[in-house]
Amino acid sequence: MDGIREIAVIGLGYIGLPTAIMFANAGFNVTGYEIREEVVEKINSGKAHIVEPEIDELLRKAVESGNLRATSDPEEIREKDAYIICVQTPLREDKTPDLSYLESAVRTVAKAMKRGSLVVIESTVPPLTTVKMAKLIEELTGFKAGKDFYMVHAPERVMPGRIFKELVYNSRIFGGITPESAEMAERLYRSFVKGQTFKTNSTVSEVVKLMENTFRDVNIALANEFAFLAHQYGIDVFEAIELANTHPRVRIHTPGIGVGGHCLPKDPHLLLWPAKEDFGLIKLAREINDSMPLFTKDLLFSALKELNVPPEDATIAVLGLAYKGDSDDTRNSPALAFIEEIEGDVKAVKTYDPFVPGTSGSVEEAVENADAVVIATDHTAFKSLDWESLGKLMRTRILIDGRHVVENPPRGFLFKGIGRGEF
Ligand code: SAJ
Repeated sequence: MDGIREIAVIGLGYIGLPTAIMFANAGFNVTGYEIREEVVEKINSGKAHIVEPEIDELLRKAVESGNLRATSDPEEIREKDAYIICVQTPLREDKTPDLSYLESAVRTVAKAMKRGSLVVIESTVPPLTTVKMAKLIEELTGFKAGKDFYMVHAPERVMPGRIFKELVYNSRIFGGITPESAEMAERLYRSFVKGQTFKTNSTVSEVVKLMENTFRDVNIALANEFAFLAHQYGIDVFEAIELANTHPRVRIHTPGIGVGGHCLPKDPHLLLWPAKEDFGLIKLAREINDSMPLFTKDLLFSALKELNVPPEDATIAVLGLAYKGDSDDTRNSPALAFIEEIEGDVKAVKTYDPFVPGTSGSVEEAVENADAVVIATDHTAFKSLDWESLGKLMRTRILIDGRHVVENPPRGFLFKGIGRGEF
């Protein structure tokens, strides 16, 4: 395809490793470049360093076929036909984008690439970044963008827990610095993408990606505000949402303890960053979603007060540390933000998460002698707990549901859930 045979994937994280695996199993010779040497070693032994359905067998297949090898040596990614950049673009404390990982990846590629190479940025970036990175490559190589090398922004759109299915069946957008660049990338990804593919320019594709996550974040904030109102009216917001979503044009999202992960808490800021003025809604939505861990603390403390348990004497068991169900990912997790909120005001915090190392050995161990259990992550395992037996281990039976995991509040507990009934 366009003479592309040799591909280097820069950054072997939640997006880079699955993408490298897909290209390798599609028959390309893939070199995964990763600065974390322990990750390189693990991958070359056919083992994944992240939890994701199907990843172990697909990785083993790619490594055993000889089509995938990981390295930390930049010499081993010299003169590749294509470079796929999948590095993180986190926020700094002041909510401005930290593009240092991206820039360092682009510098590594510029040193290694050859005339005719295709460079693809999959990372989520502020608008106008791909054009800036193309200029950086021109400065570093003397090559002309769109003539001596091709460049595209091809945002990843996959949901953790469904990555391999969505890599194949999701539609993909290729934003080229030139139309030819977009065509070349589209042909390359069609080696495994069965979903629809679209071509545009790099700034449009950058904004599209940020709009998608901002759309979700704003809708979650609206759902959280509905939850606040539900407490005021003493109704169950989830019953109301279910009924409202029967309307053909209504799709209300799910209120909860907060919005975590590497994308939704960050991308609205990336979208707003280069803009000359701030229009308010997007920022307010961020503030509402960031306030949910504190709201959950207030719900817990109102329950402790109702049962006359002074917070400073209370032991709290938090179930779930991951930012979402059945994942090991704790990046920007609202559960961690919640623990930070209560830590200084209660006697002790115990945690349990079946996917995250370093927590209690079991739910029973976590709730033993606790005064309250707070469900902070919607792991499937938490949907069928035996509250009667767990209640017998607790000092005080308070249950706070931050993720609408408990359909029917268990007898003998003081139960409070976000958006459910009186505050
Ligand atoms: N959440 C709610 N209520 C909801 C939906 C989610 O509180 O109704 C919370 C989740 O619990 C979690 C956070 O929001 O803490 C984000 O979870 P998520 O499932 O919405 O999304 P991510 O971060 O796992 O993946 C998103 C996806 N974007 C969209 O669906 C628009 C995915 O497709 C993107 O590829 C991914 O961000 C990314 O990498 O950008």
